[in-house]
Amino acid sequence: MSLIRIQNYIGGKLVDPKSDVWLDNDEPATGQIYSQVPDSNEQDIEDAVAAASAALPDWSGKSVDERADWMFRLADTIDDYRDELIELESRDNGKPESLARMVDIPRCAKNIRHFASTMIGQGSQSFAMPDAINYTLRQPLGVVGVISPWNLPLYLFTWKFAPAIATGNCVVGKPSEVTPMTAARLGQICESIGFPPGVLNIVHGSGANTGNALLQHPGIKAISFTGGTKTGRHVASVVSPQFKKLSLELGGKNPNIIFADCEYDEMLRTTVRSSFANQGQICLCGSRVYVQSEIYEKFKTDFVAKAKELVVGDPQDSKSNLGAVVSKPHYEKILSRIELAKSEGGKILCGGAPAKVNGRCSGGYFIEPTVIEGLSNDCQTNQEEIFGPVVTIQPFDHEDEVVSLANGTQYGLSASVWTQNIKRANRVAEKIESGVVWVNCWMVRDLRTPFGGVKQSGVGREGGEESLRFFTQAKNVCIKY
Ligand code: TXE
Repeated sequence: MSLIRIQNYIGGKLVDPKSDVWLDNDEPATGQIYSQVPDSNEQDIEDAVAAASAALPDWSGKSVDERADWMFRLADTIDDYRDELIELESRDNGKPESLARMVDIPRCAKNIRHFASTMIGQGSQSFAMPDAINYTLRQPLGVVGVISPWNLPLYLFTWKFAPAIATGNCVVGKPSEVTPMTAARLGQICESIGFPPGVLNIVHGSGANTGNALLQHPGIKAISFTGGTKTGRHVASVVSPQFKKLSLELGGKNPNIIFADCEYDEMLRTTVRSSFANQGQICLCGSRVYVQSEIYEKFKTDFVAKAKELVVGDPQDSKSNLGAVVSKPHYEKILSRIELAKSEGGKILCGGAPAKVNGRCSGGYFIEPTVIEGLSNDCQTNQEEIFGPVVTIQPFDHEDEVVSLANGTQYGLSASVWTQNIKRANRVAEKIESGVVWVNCWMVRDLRTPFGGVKQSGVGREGGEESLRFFTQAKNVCIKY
C-alpha cells in the first residue's frame, strides 16, 4: 500500500518540502507505518516566513471584524469536516475516536471562535492627565512561530495560532512530527476556502531540524511553545538571547488531593478520568493522588476496581475507554517508568504491563491503567512526569502535610482539591504552587481564564486576553493639550 505523503501549507499552497526528506509516521494502534511527513529544513522555514511577511501588511491592516469573519469561516469549515478530522486524530494519536469526538475536534473550532470573538470585544485603555491624554495601542508583533505537541494535536495547534492571527499577526506553525495528520488536513482546508495566503503557514518536521530553524529565524518575533520541560529549556536557551517574546507550556506532575469530607462518588468518577483520560497523556492529568487516611483503604479498593473496569482497546471501538499511547518510544518509556517504580518499592495494585489487544491492533502500543502505592514523595516516580496511564496513591493525615507533599516537586501546572469545606478549599487553593486549581472538579475549562504553569511547568499564560496580550506589543501614546 503506498504511503500517504502529507505536504506543507505555505503561502496558501500545499507544497513538498524543499528538504525532500521524509519521516515515517506510524499508527499507534497497529504499529504500522501509514504516512510520511516532511522533515522540513531552514529553506522551508525561510519560504514560510517570507510568505507570512508578505501577507502581514494586508492582514494586520484588516479590521478586527474582517479578520474575525475569516476565522469564523475557518471554524465553520472545520466543523463541516468534523467526522474526518475525528478519524484522522484518533488514527494518528491512538486516542479513542470517542475522545476525539467529545473533546479534541469540537475544541478546535471553539478555540478559533473564542479568540475571534474576544478580539472583537477588545477595547484599549486611556489615562487622562490635567494637560495630557495617554492611550494604549496594542499592536501585532509581526510574524510569529507556534510549536505544538502530540497529545492534543489539532486542539493545541488551533489554541496557539488563533489568538496570533486574531490580533493581526501572521503565523509559521510547526505541529509535532509524531501527530501531523490533522494539521496537514487543516492546511488543505485553508487552501480549499482560499484563506488569505501567508496568514497561516504550516511547516512539518522534526524538532531538531524544522523546530530549530523556526526558533533561529530572525524574522520570527515570538515563539509560543507547548511540550516537554526538557525541550522547553532548550527553546528558551535559543529564543531568549534573541530577545523574542516566549510562552512556554510545559510538563506537569499534578497532585489530586482528596479529603475525607469530599463528595465521594463524584470524586471517584472524576479521579478515574483525571488519572487515565487520553491514556494519561494530558499535561493536566492528576498523576499523584493524595487521599486522607480516614478514607484511604475504601478509596484504594474502589479506585482500583474502577481502573480494572476500564476497557483498553481499538480506538475505533466505541467501547474503548483507553486507546494506544502515542508512539513506540513513549510506550517503552512508560513501561520503563513502571519498572523503576517497582525498584523504588512501589506496589502495583493494578495494571503495570502492556495491555493485550487482539485483531488489527495486536501490534499496537497499549498499556493497562496502572495504580501504584507505597512510594515516598521524593522518589523519581513521584518527581518526574511519566505522561502515561500511571498514577501513584498515598495517604495523608493533615492539610498542611498534604500541601507540602503536593508542592514537593519541580512542577506546578494544575491541582485538584476535593473537599466540601469551603474555607479549607480556599486555603489549600491559595497555598498550592500551580497555575490552575480545580476544586471538586477537573478539566472544567473557561477559555477566558488564564492558563499556564509555574516552576518547571512553564512561563506565561494562555487563554482569553492573556493570549491576545502575548501576541501584541503595548505602546503608550501621550498627547499634551
Ligand atoms: O515533547 P517535545 P514530546 C511532555 C511529556 C512527554 C515529553 C516529551 O512528558 O513525554 O514532554 O514529549 C518540538 N526545537 N509533554 O517529545 O519534544 C517537537 O517537534 C524546536 C507535555 O512530544 O517537547 C514538537 O512539535 N522545537 C506537553 C514539540 O516541540 C522542538 C505535551 C513538543 O515536542 C525541538 C507533550 C527543538 N529542539 C509532551 N525539539 C504538555 N505540556 O502538554 C522538539 N521540538
